[in-house]
Amino acid sequence: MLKTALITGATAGFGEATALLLASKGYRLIITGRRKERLDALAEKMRAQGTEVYTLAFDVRSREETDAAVDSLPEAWKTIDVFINNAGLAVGTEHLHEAVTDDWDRMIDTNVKGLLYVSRKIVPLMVQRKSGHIINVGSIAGREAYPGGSVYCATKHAVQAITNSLRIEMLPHGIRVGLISPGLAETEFSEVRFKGNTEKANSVYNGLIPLYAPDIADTILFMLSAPAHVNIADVLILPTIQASARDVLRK
Ligand code: NDP
Ligand code: 8X3
Repeated sequence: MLKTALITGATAGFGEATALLLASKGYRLIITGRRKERLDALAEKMRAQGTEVYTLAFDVRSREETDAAVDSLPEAWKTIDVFINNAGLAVGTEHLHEAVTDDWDRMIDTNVKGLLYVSRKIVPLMVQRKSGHIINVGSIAGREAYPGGSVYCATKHAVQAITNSLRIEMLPHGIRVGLISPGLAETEFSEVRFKGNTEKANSVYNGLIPLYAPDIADTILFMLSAPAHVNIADVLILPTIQASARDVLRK
């Protein structure tokens, strides 16, 4: 039987690249995100290559929307083998004393509460079957703090803590839990962080070679491809020009 993977935040960046890669490896996919037209376009592309796809358009910040979306899955799609908890964002780079407090709500509600809401619905399905592999997407910001990132860093530190607790909780159920923590990667991330200011977003990647979404997809596939007795629990992945959250070699 084909393996089923559910990926949150599949309308762009890491999630989209991972969906395409897993589809090419024979998975069937449940892809999620808020932008329905993007989900439909991605689904059409994958279906054209013979992949079975189910789309769920919902906002992870809403517990009601999340519950309803997962509940709406036909029984045949509830046998989820792989769960990639990827949806997330950074908003703003202001220092705490000058920050927009709505930005904090967006980050905490998406990266922490949203990740938890989706997990609360998907993990029981895996526990029931005593089978599954969960990969949470953290960040180097979950290991280090940097100025202008207090709340984003806090949310990604939370993702790391949630992942570590979940790994212990899933031990008796035979479910693998891993964390991937990327550094600087060129996706729509900076466009979102700078609220559509493309010039500022592009400047993040000027004069350097960042990670790209397929690099993260390849690494997630590597984690998923480990033999059943191996859990690749914690991966920090950086572009070669980056040594820490703040040490970046720029031309
Ligand atoms: P993108 O902006 O390219 O993609 C983010 C994805 O998250 C989109 O599919 C978006 O879908 C989804 N998303 C955001 N908010 C919500 C929401 N409220 N409900 C449902 N889906 C949502 O960024 P990346 O691919 O770079 O980011 C993916 C993850 O990787 C995030 O958790 C990010 O924090 C993390 N990360 C990114 C790094 C980078 O430098 N790019 C480095 C380290 C970690 P939609 O808008 O359609 O809802
Ligand atoms: C995204 C990478 O360095 O902007 O998580 O925090 S960084």
